[in-house]
Amino acid sequence: MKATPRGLRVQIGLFGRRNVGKSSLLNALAGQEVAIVSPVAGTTTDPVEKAFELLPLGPVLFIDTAGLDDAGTLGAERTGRSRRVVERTDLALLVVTGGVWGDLEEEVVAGFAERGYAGDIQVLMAVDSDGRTLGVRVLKHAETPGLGDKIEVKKDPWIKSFDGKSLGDPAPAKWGVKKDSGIFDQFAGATITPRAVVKAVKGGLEFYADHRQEILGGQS
Ligand SMILES: Nc1nc2c(ncn2[C@@H]2O[C@H](COP(=O)(O)OP(=O)(O)OP(=O)(O)O)[C@@H](O)[C@H]2O)c(=O)[nH]1
Ligand SMILES: [Mg+2]
Repeated sequence: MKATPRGLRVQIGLFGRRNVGKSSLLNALAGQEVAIVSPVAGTTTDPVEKAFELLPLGPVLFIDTAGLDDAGTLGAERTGRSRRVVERTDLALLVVTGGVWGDLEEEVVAGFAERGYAGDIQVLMAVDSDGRTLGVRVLKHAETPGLGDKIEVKKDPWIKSFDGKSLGDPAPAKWGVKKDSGIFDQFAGATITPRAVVKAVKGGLEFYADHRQEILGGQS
C-alpha cells in the first residue's frame, strides 16, 4: 500500500475551527499518533499528511490542517494554507463541535462548490456523535435549473429535511424518496437527483456508524 502513487489515493482534508478535534480524528482513523494533539487551540500550524489504507475505501491520503479560525498575522498565513488544501482534496471532513455551524463552515462548503469539481463528490455533511445529521449541503450537480437544482439550499429548503435524521430515524426501509416508499420528497420530473442525495447521506451515516469507535475513541 505504501507504493500506491499519491495521485491515486483519495485525498481527504480535515477542516474545522481550532481545537475541535481534527488531529484527534486523524490519529484515531490512522490508528497511530500522526499529528500532535493538545488542549491548546492552534496546535496544528502546517498541514500534516498521512497516507494509509482506510477500509472499505482503500488507499487514502489524509491532510490535517490548521484551524480556520486562527487569528493574527501568522494565523492568516495558516488559514490561507488550510484553504489551499480545500482546493486540492477530493473529500472534506469538516469537524464541528457543539453544533456550531457558522460562516467558517459555510466557507469550506462554498470553497468546494466553486471548484468546478470533476470528481464524484456531491454532498458534504456534518454528523453529531450520536450519528445524527447536523446538516447536508450539495456541492455539485448537473441537474436542470428549475427542477433538480432544488437540492441547493439557496434554491429550496429541501436539503434541510435531513437535519436531525439518523440511520434509525427514519427506519432503513424509509431512507428513500417517496416514490421508493421513503419519507423524503422528490421533485416532479427530477427524481434521480434527490434519490442520489438520499443515498449519499445514508452512505455518510453508514460510514460514521462503521467507524464510530475509531472516530470517537475513548472520548465522547
Ligand atoms: N471531549 C472530547 N475531547 C476531544 C475530542 N477530540 C479531541 N478532544 C480534545 O480536544 C483537544 C483538541 O484536540 P485536537 O485534536 O488537538 O484538535 P484540533 O482540531 O486538531 O486543534 P488545532 O490543531 O489546535 O486546530 C484535545 O485536548 C483533545 O484531547 C472528543 O471527541 N471529545
Ligand atoms: Mg490539530
